[in-house]
Amino acid sequence: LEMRTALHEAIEREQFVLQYQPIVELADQRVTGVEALVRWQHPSRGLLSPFFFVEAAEESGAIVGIGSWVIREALRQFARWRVGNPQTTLRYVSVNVSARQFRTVDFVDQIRRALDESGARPQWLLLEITESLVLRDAEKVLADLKALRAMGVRIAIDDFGTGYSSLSYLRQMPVDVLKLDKSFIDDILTSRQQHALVDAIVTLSHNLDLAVVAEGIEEVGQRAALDAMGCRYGQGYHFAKPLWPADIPALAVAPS
Ligand code: G
Ligand code: G
Ligand code: MN
Ligand code: NA
Repeated sequence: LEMRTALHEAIEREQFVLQYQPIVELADQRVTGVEALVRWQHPSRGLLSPFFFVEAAEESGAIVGIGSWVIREALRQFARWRVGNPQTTLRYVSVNVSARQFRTVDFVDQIRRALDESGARPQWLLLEITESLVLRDAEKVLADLKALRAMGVRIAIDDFGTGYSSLSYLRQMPVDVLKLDKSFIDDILTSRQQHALVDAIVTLSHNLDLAVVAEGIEEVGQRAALDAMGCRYGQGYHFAKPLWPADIPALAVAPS
């Protein structure tokens, strides 16, 4: 209960901030997108990772308010990076949406309003949802995903591979991007089987018209192996950690 009060106070006092982690083209390391990652600038405990509060926020419902702020702030920021800046390589901002937030009755309207207020184009927004959301409560979720996509917003499955959905099932869903979980990437250089598995997922995804982002790339060898498999996009400490907004524009320029 204390945590719940603290989270609501944190919203009112505007203590949440966003960092952004670059998503790159593996072939030339051009920054093509950014993932918004929320942090709590706690008055006494310092900068807190979502690991410390997202679960409590889900349980208390505070995630709805926090998530709504995250979407509005990410779009506001992204529009500033894009508008009047034709040379930027940034094409989209990716935003994590929790299951509880996605299930709020007016979620699609919330997105529509946030787009209107920010002046951001729907194509600039990629929403990251989890496999479990897609598997449960399928009808309402399916209708909302279709409505969002009809607006031009794209949908990604985050942490793909950690849940129970199959690619053939996902293909029936209105989804554009798979974010392949770090646990799949970790062993591609040391395990022939793991390498083969990721290679097969990438090929099958492309045949199903799904783009793939490999998450958690930490080594140059992993980047090279994924690039050789035909995986087009990656994210991870090898390229960049989550960064403050001021550091993004200078990174998002075409390599000369
Ligand atoms: O930010 P970090 O890199 O520490 O992320 C930790 C976890 O918190 C990840 O699982 C990430 O998806 C989640 N997360 C980060 N930002 C948000 C957010 O704005 N909303 C939700 N629901 N989860 C987030
Ligand atoms: O669940 P999601 O994929 O949204 O989680 C993003 C989280 O992964 C953030 O906490 C981010 O800081 C973390 N992350 C991003 N790249 C790497 C990486 O290369 N290694 C590790 N260990 N974590 C990473
Ligand atoms: Mn994510
Ligand atoms: Na992930």
